[in-house]
Amino acid sequence: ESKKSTRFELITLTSWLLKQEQAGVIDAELTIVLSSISMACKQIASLVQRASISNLTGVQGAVNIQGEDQKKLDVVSNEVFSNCLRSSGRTGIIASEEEDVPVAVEESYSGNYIVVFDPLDGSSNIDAAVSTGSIFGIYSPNDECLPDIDGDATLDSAEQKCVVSVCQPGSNLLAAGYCMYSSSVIFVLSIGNGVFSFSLDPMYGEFVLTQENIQIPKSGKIYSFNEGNYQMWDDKLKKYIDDLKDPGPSGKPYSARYIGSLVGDFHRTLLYGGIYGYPRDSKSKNGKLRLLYECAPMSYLVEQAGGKGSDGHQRVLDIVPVEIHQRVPLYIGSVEEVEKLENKPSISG
Ligand code: AHM
Ligand code: MG
Repeated sequence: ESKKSTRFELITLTSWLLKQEQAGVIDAELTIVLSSISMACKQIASLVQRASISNLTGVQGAVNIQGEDQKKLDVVSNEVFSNCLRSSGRTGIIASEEEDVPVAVEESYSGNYIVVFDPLDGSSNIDAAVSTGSIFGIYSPNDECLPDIDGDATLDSAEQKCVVSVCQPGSNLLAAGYCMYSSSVIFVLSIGNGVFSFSLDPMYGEFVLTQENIQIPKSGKIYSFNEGNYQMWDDKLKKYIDDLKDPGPSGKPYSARYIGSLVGDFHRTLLYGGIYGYPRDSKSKNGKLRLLYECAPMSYLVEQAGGKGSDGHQRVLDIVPVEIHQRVPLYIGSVEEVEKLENKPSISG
């Protein structure tokens, strides 16, 4: 009997957030920002699911600031995310991977929080209906001027002010999370007291709490790197990867898993353990992933789960961005696996 009744005790994301607010973990404003993000994610989930039906596959025709082709869904998802945040009335500045510069929300609607996001990450997977995700991080306003940024003559003063506010190290994050659009839609969130996971219940259209206080395994024999880039890596990194494939006395080499969607690859790493890496290589000296929208939020989450996020030398959360679309190498996952990589002498990241 008692078992049966607990099956119907659903904790939705909304009620969970209200509980956190009552307990004083977050304030009412942040609760509203987080609910508006979850609303954006529900909309994007439905767009992703119906992409091939509603003719939303393929490229838009534009190229973003980073020289990448924008997919139709990249553009639509960016609008959905921005609009949800604007209408929350609690966001002051929004910075998106898909926009050239961060923008201040019109004053009559604005609040204080700064939200950085990648509205649809891993979008090369969309047309094949493979996992994608949205990633976000939330900061408080910050007026300390960074000299390097202050000197950017191409920006007007309002834009400069936004860039300065946004360029904060991940250690300042108040909250971060992602939503994965996969065989189910999973919303993973930390507000600084552990990592919680919610699944979108298609019956109710609500995110429902499914995992509390997720802890990443201390080690794990899965590696997740785009090994197609192997020839462009430095020798130390090649050696590290070669060693993972060497079965040794245990007789079992590491397994390779790579989706090419950070959210999906990270989510698996969080649950099963192991290491995800996007190294620098001879063509991309800082790797591919963006510090603000990808590396910092994921590093915040992994640390909240007892894992580690590193650029090969230092903690990702300690890196102070000097530009908005800055890239950094990323090694993230189980503590023991990331440390093993860091301890390889003179791996250059
Ligand atoms: P995107 O923001 O253009 O979608 O690129 C980010 C994605 C990550 O999700 C993923 O980890 C990485 O790019 C994969 O890159 P690659 O195709 O070089 O392996
Ligand atoms: Mg992206």
